[in-house]
Amino acid sequence: MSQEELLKGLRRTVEQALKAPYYKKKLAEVGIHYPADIQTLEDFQRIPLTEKEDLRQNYPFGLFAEPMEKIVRVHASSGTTGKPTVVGYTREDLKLWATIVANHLTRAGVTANDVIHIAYGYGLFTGGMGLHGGSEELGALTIPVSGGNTQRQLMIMRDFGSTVLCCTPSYALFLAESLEEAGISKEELKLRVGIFGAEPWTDKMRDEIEARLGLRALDIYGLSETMGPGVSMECLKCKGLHIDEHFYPEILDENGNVLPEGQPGELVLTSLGKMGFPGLRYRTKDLTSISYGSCVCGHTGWTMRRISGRVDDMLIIRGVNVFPSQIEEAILSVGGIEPHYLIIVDRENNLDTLEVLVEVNAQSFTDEIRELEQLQERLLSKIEDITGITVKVRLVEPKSIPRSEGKAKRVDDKRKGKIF
Ligand code: DLL
Repeated sequence: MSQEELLKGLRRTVEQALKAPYYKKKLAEVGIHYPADIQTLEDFQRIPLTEKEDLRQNYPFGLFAEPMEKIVRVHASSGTTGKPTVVGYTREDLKLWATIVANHLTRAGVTANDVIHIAYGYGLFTGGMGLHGGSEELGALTIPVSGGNTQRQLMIMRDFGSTVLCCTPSYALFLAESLEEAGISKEELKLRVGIFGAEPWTDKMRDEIEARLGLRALDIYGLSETMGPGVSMECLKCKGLHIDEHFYPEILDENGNVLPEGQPGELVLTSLGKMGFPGLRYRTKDLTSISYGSCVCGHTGWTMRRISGRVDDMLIIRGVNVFPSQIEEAILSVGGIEPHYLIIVDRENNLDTLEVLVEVNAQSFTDEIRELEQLQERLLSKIEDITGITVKVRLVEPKSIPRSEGKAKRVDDKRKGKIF
């Protein structure tokens, strides 16, 4: 997209946003009254960032930019506190969303001949309906199983011949485990591609899922505030998630300065072409970096790296920044354990403590105590090497950490609410 086309798209989004009184006021404060006030990218960067808090203040429909009779669907995402944030779509927005997801699926080698098993939750969460729209747009056979009822999922996958599995990576692992327990081999299934996202995961986790389910596991990213799944997705040809051209990405440092290509920071997104709920410089709180270029799959534009964590996911342990993804990487690099873990953060005598509960696999579980101790030692030093902090590691029995059907809960921060 040329610079002129981009500016035209940004002006169009500003024009749309100006229809919502809240945005109108915020934009007026920085001297932007008309779309034509955006003549350069520097003008655009004067626009104040939008945050989840802005959505909360306008709960439920205050930021919608089209009259309610034009809004045909809402989705919502639950925050850690209080009311959900609500987003609205016009009929054209839904069509655009479906096309964007269908294009990603095509770049992942998925065709109308595929059988797409959608085990993301249906409902206010955008996962189920988002993939559903794209799958139907593509003309594939769409199975709207939604999350949960794992035994039924296995039966459907085998009997209906599902070829593409869409769910969170943690649920994909749970499905793999359940298949093994049910004595169904991956060769009995026809799965060939997995479209996994909605939560952070690592390349090590990808290897594990690919080996156990016998498919190519691809990462899909998105958030309800900017549309839902499909902001970006990996193709079959390269690493990195291609950002659809209907989103303009910026990467910001902690002071809100726009960073150059390749530098890691917080992803800020502006939607181009979405009408009901235009996203204007929305702070995702997700950490990544972006680069511009073309890929052999046919995509030209921005590509982002896998999300490494969230600004607010970052744990500060005795002053050191620690991301759950670093701990996952350490866990998955040591053999004899399952990729199921829980990080417990607490404070004792004014000192932060971090304990990692990790499941041993059934085979290691029967080992001698001494071997288990050695395993624990290996794990401990790996985590300490990667994070640079002292931690505790507790090995727990197979299957004792709760499994999730949606987004996995990896961190239990017991310090919240504790003053000392
Ligand atoms: O999780 C949308 C989605 C559904 C994406 C299905 C992919 C697949 P929300 O519930 O609003 O929307 O949560 C958005 O989830 O800001 C990230 O922190 C996280 N997230 C989403 N995809 C990924 C991913 C959906 N691929 C929040 N990797 C985002 C890491 C992800 N984190």
